[in-house]
Amino acid sequence: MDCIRIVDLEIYANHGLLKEENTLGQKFLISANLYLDTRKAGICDDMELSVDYNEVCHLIYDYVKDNTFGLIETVSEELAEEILISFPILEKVDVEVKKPWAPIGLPLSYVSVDITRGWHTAYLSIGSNMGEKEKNLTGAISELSKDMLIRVCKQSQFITTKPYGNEDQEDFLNGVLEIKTLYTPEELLDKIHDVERMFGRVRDVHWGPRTLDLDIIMYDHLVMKSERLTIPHADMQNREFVLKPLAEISSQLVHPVFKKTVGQMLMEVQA
Ligand code: PH2
Ligand code: MG
Ligand code: MG
Repeated sequence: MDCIRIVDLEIYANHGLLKEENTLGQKFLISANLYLDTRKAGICDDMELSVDYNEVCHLIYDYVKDNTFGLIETVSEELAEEILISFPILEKVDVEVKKPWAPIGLPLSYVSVDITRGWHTAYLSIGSNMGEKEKNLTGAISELSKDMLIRVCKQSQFITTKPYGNEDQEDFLNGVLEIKTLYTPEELLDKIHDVERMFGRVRDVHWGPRTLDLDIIMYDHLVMKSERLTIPHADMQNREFVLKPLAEISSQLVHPVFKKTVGQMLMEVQA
């Protein structure tokens, strides 16, 4: 991918675990690779279509100078997040934080932490079959949007669906969202559980009625299974209430295990 590089921006700042490092300060060198598509900016010679490296340098300078962290891991983590949130055109960033004067008492050029962070595309299904269903769904979407680490990019229509599985309950209102997020899958799961709790969801009856259910359907093209989380969602291929709204916003999306598009999977479940 195209890249704008900032190399060894020199900043005198106060990060470190030792008291002396926090009070006396020392030299830090910050490098950042900013990943974006520069094609349009390059053709049109237009700053609005790219990212102004002058602005990014000043953001880095102010952020590193105005904060104090113990670990250079934290300096790089926070800085990467700050850059990605402040410049929405960026897809990914590498941040390296070098500490050339690290108080180690041995000769070395520097110690550094070098990380890569970026926006991930995830699909969430959203459903409610208790209380004010539409209010629950729109409320949850607005709650997700408030989080700086989540951008809601696409939203399907809400559709009324018959309960799947345990059929002896009210109809559902269902939809699907496409989001960009800086959260890892596990962190995203914690986030959606927080939002479910906010809307009064209590985890009692398995497949029972719920004020709000948020599920991770896909996360990039990731395939994973842990105790808490299976991605892609283990039963998505059998659920019309997921596939129909998902096909509305992304029918060409390919399931990374079955290698079928959402459009195909929807046809099969409707057959
Ligand atoms: N969610 C379930 C079980 N069954 N049926 C419909 N129609 N919509 C749902 O969201 C739904 C369901 C478990 O999460
Ligand atoms: Mg569910
Ligand atoms: Mg769920």
